[in-house]
Amino acid sequence: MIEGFRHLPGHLDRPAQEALLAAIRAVLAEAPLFVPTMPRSGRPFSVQMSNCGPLGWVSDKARGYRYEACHPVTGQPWPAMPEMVTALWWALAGYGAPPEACLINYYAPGARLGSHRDEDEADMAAPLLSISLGDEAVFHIGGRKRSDAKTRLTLASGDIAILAGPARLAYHGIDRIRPGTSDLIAEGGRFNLTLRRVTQPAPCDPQAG
Ligand code: MD6
Ligand code: FE
Repeated sequence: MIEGFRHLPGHLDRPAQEALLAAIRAVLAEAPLFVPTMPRSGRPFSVQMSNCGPLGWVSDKARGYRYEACHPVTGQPWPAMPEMVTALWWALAGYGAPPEACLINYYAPGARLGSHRDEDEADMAAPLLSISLGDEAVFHIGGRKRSDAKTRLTLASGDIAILAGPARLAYHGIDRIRPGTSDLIAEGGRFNLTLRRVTQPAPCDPQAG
């Protein structure tokens, strides 16, 4: 397993999972799930997405992967990141600047996410922190090269995964979800939140303050 990957099984207990799900539903009422498309091919993702925080990750055929301040369908700014989400970042990320984007992925049964590296961020020193809710997912993580050996593990409801250090640029993805393995989400399926720092924090100014 690549150095810098941390899996915290069951980090959120059931009441915390319920509170976080309610916060996500409130975000989605303002910023509904949309279906991103692949750069160039225009093929739709099987995962549906939304975001909260100052920036959101989007993708479409014409302009590819990028961060935007507004929702691609409503044109409105992304809703604020729930307090609970930011608190997890401060408790676990070990990084001195706040997260700027929280990508919300929703997997209905049959959805998957191909092997990828998260590399659209200018700040590669900050870790990526993910939180899973609902049905179990089969997650894989390899190394910096697509051909590197992969490890598979289950991400269950309440689990947190952190990609830091050498693992920050490791290939990873979701092979499939296991429908019916959680009763947290009434309609079934799985939410995954990934918290990201996008821009490089300004260096502190010794003349300031
Ligand atoms: C998912 N996760 O769990 C997909 N990315 O649905 C990711 O792509 C991911 O778990 C960066 C850091 C942690 C992750
Ligand atoms: Fe990722």
